[in-house]
Amino acid sequence: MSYDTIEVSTQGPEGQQVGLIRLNRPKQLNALNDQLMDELGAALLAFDADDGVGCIIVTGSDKAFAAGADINMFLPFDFAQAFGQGLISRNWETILKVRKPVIAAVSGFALGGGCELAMMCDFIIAADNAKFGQPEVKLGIIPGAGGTQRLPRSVGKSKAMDLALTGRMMDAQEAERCGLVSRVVPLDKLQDEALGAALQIAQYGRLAVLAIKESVNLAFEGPLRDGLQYERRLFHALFSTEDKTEGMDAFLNKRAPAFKNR
Ligand code: DAK
Repeated sequence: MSYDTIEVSTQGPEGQQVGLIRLNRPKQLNALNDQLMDELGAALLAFDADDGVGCIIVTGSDKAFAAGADINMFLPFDFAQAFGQGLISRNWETILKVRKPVIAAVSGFALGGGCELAMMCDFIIAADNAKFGQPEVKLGIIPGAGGTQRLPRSVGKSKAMDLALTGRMMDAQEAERCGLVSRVVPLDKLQDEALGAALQIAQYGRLAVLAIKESVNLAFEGPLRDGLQYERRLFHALFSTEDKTEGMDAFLNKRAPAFKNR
């Protein structure tokens, strides 16, 4: 399939590949419009369905991961149209259906919907020039793709209120201090760092990787008691897999494991 607003490629050894998706509307700083969200969703679902791919990276350009939803798209809508038509709800959250890990490799601006898209990924690796923010208040609106919910869960209430109410940008170091991003690296090392992490994940047994993602997401989205119970069930369930026996036997016999994803 060919795309106009994203670039798609794969890297790594057969069977343990990484799917790479680069947002590509450079003139608009990768502002997210309907076409881009459709193409991103299609590429994500294709990688998720590809048995040879074990992890996915979403990235942008040096200057912008994404400077938000394309503001031109919002201009014609009034409340009745936005609510009645479910303004861009259709294609915005496809990423949440993806079962394989998705890493956001962020350089430059990650603002508004761009910051929300990065937060919908499983973790964020940032370049030292990254800038995060929810500037919607400056447009007379609020974060509408999960920002008021995911940001406080990620960085705490005080920081989330500060960012969403002032609309200011937060640099990569501040984002790392408050837990929004997992690592900060120099800009010229970002792609290698993200690819290294993704290749590492892609080499592990697929079942354990999917189970970890599902279980951590429950910690993030549901009550603690349900999350703990779910984790225990998945933990026990993985003892019925060949990968568990292989992984443990390989460790005890000081050899590399050969996972079969079953
Ligand atoms: N939309 C459209 N065009 C944008 C854009 C955006 N978000 N951001 C930048 N551009 C365009 C600029 O208009 C400019 O176009 P030309 O004038 O060259 O034609 C070009 O990109 C370069 O931008 P600048 O000249 O402004 O570049 P600077 O380096 O001076 O400034 C900036 C960069 C990122 C600080 C600035 O462009 C900026 O403040 N941009 C707007 C950021 C913003 O407000 N983002 C939030 C948008 S609202 C939802 C899903 C999503 C959302 C809501 C609901 N649902 C599922 C319901 C999301 C909402 C948003 O993201």
